[in-house]
Amino acid sequence: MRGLYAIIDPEHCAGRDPRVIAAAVLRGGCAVLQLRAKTLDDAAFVTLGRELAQSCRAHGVTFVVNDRVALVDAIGADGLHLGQNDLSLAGARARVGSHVMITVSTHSLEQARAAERRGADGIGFGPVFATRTKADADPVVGLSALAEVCGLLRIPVIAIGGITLETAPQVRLAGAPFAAVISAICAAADPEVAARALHRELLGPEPSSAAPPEGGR
Ligand code: TZP
Ligand code: MG
Repeated sequence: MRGLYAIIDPEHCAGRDPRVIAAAVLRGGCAVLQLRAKTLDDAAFVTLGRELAQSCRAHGVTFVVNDRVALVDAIGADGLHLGQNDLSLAGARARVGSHVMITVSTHSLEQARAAERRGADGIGFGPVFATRTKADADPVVGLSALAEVCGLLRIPVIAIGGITLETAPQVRLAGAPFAAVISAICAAADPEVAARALHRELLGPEPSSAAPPEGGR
């Protein structure tokens, strides 16, 4: 699996309903959809999470919950994403069981290696570029660090931070199977068009049908 990892954050949807944005993104195309909502209370998070989980299931898209370990079961999420300051991986694994994919945010090669060693199913790595979406974002890691991490880890790397349609090709060429975006879809004038373009770009070029046949000259 590879492509667009769309993060739906109600705080960055330009006042629009996050359900409407998520539906548009699912029509456009993505591999994974995450709900990140720092300020929603648990009850509202569960209600929204269940709706998004159901929509994702209908589209064959993996649904991930950010931070809220205790709500994963109630929502029926496929995955949980943890920050460096959230519950430990072992603690989260004990809560959600082995069927839930757990990914961890990392901001250096050391953190990335540690997450893999501790049994993460994947890592977020960034910010790859400067971003204004996360107020307390770590320093920019850059494309060469991204390429290094992608080359060294065996688990999937989700590049994050300031990724747009313009920078997505560089992220793909650095070897990242996934690119996570918030503003490039949530704040887009047309999130469906934005998701379609980003997902296509991240999937990479179609194999050429003009290739010569086997044994041909
Ligand atoms: N973690 C590192 S950068 C970031 C997060 C959650 C924000 C990404 O948002 P955007 O708008 O895609 O730069
Ligand atoms: Mg977190």
